[in-house]
Amino acid sequence: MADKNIKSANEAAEKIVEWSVSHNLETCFDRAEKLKPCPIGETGACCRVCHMGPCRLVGSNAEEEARGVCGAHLPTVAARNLVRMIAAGTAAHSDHARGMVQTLLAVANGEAEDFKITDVKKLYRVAGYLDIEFEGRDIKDVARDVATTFLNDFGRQEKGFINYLSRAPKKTQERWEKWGIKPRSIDREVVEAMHRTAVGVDHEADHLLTHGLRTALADGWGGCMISTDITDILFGTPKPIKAEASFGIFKEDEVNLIVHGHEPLLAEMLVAVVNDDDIVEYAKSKGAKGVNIGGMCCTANETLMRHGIPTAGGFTNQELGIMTGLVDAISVDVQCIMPAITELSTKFHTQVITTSEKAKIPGAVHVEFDEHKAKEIAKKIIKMAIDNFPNRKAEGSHVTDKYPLIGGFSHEYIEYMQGGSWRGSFRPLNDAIMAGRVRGVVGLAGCDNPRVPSTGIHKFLATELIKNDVLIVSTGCGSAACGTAGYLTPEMALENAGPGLREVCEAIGIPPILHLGACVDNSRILTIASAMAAEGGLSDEIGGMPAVGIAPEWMSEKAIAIGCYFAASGVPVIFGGESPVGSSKEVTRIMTEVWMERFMGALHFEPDPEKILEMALKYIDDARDGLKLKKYEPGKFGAERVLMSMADRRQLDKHAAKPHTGVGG
Ligand code: SF4
Ligand code: MSK
Repeated sequence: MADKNIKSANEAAEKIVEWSVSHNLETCFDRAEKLKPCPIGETGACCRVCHMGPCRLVGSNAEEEARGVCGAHLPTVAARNLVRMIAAGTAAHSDHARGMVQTLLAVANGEAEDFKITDVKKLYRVAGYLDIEFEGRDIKDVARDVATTFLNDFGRQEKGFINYLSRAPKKTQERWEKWGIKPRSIDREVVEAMHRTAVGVDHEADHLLTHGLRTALADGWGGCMISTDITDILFGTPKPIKAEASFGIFKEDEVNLIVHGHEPLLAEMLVAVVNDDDIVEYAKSKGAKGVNIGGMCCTANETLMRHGIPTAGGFTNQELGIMTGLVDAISVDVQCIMPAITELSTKFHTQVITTSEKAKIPGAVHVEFDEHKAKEIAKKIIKMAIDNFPNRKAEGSHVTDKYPLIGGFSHEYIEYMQGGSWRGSFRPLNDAIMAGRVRGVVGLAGCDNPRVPSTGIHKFLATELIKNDVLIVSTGCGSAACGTAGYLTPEMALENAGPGLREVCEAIGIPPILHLGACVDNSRILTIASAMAAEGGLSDEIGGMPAVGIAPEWMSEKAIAIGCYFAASGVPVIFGGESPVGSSKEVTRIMTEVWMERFMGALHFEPDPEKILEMALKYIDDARDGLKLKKYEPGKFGAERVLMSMADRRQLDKHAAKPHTGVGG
């Protein structure tokens, strides 16, 4: 594990942190040290939902004896706090998704002329999921029907449930039905979560948490999945693509513009116009060779997955990026943007530009994005960055480290990799798991966090898991942590993966850590798990698979929503750090034992990285036992079908009669 005395486990980041200390510049790492978490709030024992409080439910026997002024006891307070986190996380992902749906509708209605439907095959696949006729119809009509169907998933008032629940395995759906957690519509579950947790409404911990899971499912199988699919329709379904990561992506002789946040709409347009003649000429007129776009956090993941735009890293790298002195402008949209960047940018020349109607930061210039004038606004922002290039000063921590990476692993491509256009399936992966070549699968996701040696737990777990023949699918800042450490290349498999995983990776031609995209693309993991269940040979539902979710450095409420939708879908999930409900034994018991019994998933919090690893491997091995699979032994495999190599696949593709649309898959 990383040395506890360092701030970041990423060498390049740590160099900049050291530079910041020597130059008296403050970062989140300094503030995290100065500002220790309040132990009462940290463990969920503080209630502030009414003004008779805030009430702190503490004491040696708080679970039984402590009461708020209204008489609320600790499990109620802790459960309410968790449900409010789920609601906030769901709202964030889903509001992002709503923007994507509205843009698709605007494109279908001819009102957003700068955007188009890039992936018609994906549009048809989605139409198939929604039972919308597409054969022989105008593409825009199909897109309009898709968009209006999804809009109903946000605000449905009449009977019915979120459409995409039907993509889950039957048995998983039956569990949701049995326990009453099928979400009706996204906005409704979020509103009801806020209602139930208001003063004097729902007071039973289990009842509260059950609605928390319903809200979380509205996030996973609603907001996140809708966002992923519409982004693919508008901008293309990702396929493997080369990119680079870390601070060395900034160029001395070009204008550097960072795109930061989560929503891909503006970022896509910036990428589309950045090499237009007028932009290049304008950059040259200011003494730069051109304009270099780099990413940060999940806007980075979106543009990396589809265009190979390099990433400067995840959440804790945002202030450090500015400190390179090479960033001429940083265009931010929503979520995970530290307000500290505007104050810091005054010490450099960086221009911070806010672009969402929902988000302003004191000290930033606001240029509001509007999808109806996307190109015009994108050019305006790029020109602001160019205008700032001559103001670049000499000072800055000019770290040049960077690593190659491969991203772009959509679930469609993972399926394609295992058999080509004609025979794409999850059979080879299921077979490899059954034979013990691949011990199991871990989703390594979530934020990086300045309260631990940042990115260090991601790196530790990534290294140990692949050594133990566990295939990793990663998203969000988990991917950024791996990418900036040089862990996202196929060569990595040869050097560090266990013998079984290595063989599988070599045969299929994949890295042992698959970068699946942004935070909303955790929905791709739900789709993969459903496809593996449908393929047969493992579990016939998501629960019971040798699969675990881990968010070792989480900080955002969005991560809690994600953890809960995985738990409700049947995946045991382990989060790092202190439990935000650790004060209540009852709430902890419900999230682990009761959820495991009902849904075959759970949400644990475990601060010790070694124990996270141990728990994850135990869950995987127990699931293997439960499925009566061959006991995992490193280097000893059971019989399985021969994996299809890249060469075999190309051969097959040549003979493929027609493209695979995967509709209804
Ligand atoms: Fe205190 Fe009850 Fe008000 Fe919460 S709802 S702040 S426990 S009085
Ligand atoms: S950006 S939610 S810090 S993963 Fe999606 Fe990263 Fe966490 Fe934000």
